[in-house]
Amino acid sequence: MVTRTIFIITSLIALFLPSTLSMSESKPSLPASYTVPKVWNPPTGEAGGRFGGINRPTAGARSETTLPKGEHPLQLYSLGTPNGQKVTILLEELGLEYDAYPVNIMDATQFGSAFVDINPNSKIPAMLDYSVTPPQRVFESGSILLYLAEKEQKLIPKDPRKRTECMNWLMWQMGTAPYLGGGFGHFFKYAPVNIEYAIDRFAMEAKRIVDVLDKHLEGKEYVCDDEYSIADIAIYPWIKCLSTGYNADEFLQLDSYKNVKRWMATIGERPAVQRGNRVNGWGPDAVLERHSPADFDTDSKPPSSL
Ligand SMILES: N[C@@H](CCC(=O)N[C@@H](CS)C(=O)NCC(=O)O)C(=O)O
Repeated sequence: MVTRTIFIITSLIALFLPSTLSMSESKPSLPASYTVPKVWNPPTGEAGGRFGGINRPTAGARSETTLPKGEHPLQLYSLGTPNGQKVTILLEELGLEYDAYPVNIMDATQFGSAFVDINPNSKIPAMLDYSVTPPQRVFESGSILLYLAEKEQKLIPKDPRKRTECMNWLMWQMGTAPYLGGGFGHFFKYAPVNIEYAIDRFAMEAKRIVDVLDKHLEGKEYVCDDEYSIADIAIYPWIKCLSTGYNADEFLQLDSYKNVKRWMATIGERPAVQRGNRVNGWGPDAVLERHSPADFDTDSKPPSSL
C-alpha cells in the first residue's frame, strides 16, 4: 500500500514537471553558453560539419532542374553510399540492365525539382521504372529492394515463413541505419566537435546493433539461414561502412564479432557485390556512371566536390 502510494505520488510529480519547468531548462548546456530558446530557429552563419551547408528545416524543390536519362527501362539516381550500394548490389545480382547516374548530395542536386519529383524526401537512392506506363517512381532503399526482388521473383524467399523472416531483417536494417549513419557516423566522423555524450550514446547503439546481427548469424550462412536474400544485401553495406566509411574497426572492436566477420567475408567475395560497391562511387575504382557491364572495365573520374 505504502509503495503504491509513493508510486502514484512520484508519477504525478513526473507528469506535472514538464509543464512547470521545461526539460531543457533543467539541464546544463554544451557549450555552457548555450540557452535553449522557447522556439527553435535554424542556426545563422556557418552551421559547420560536413552537411551543415545543405541542411534546411523545409522540404520540397529548391530549384528547377532536369535529370539525365539513359536507354534502359530502369533509371537509378544515386550515390555510392551504403544506401545507394544496397540497390546497385541488387541490380548487379539480378543481372538487370540499368542506367545509374550519380547525384552529388554535396551540390544539393537532391533538392532539384526533377529529383524531388522522384523522391519528395530528397535523399538517394531514387529510381524510375519506364517498363510500366506511366513510369513508376520508387524511393527509400528498402522499397527499391523489395520492388526489384518481387518484380524478378529472386533474392526474396518464396516460402511465406522465410519471406516474413526476410522482411523482419530488411525492416530491422531500415530502422537501425539512422543510428549507424545519422547517429554514430555523424558524431564520430562528421560533427565539427567531439561530443562525449553523443559519441557514447551512438557507439553503444552501434555495438548493440552489430551484436544483434552477430548473435543472429550464429550457425547461419546468411541472414535468412541458407538463402542469400535482399536482407543480406541491405545489411552488408552498412556494416562495411563502419570500417571503410568511418574507420571505426578499433574503436568499436569490430573484430570481436566473429559471425559478422565471417558473413561479411562471404558476401564481400561475390562478384556482383564487388561491382555494386563501385557504382556511383568516388574511390579509385569507382564507376561514376553505369550504363552497361563494360563500364566496369573502364576508369571514371570522381566528382570533384565529393
Ligand atoms: N531511408 C533512406 C535514407 C537515404 C539517405 O539517408 N540518403 C542519404 C545518403 S546515404 C542522402 O541522400 N542524404 C542527402 C541529404 O540528407 O540531403 C533510404 O534508405 O533510402
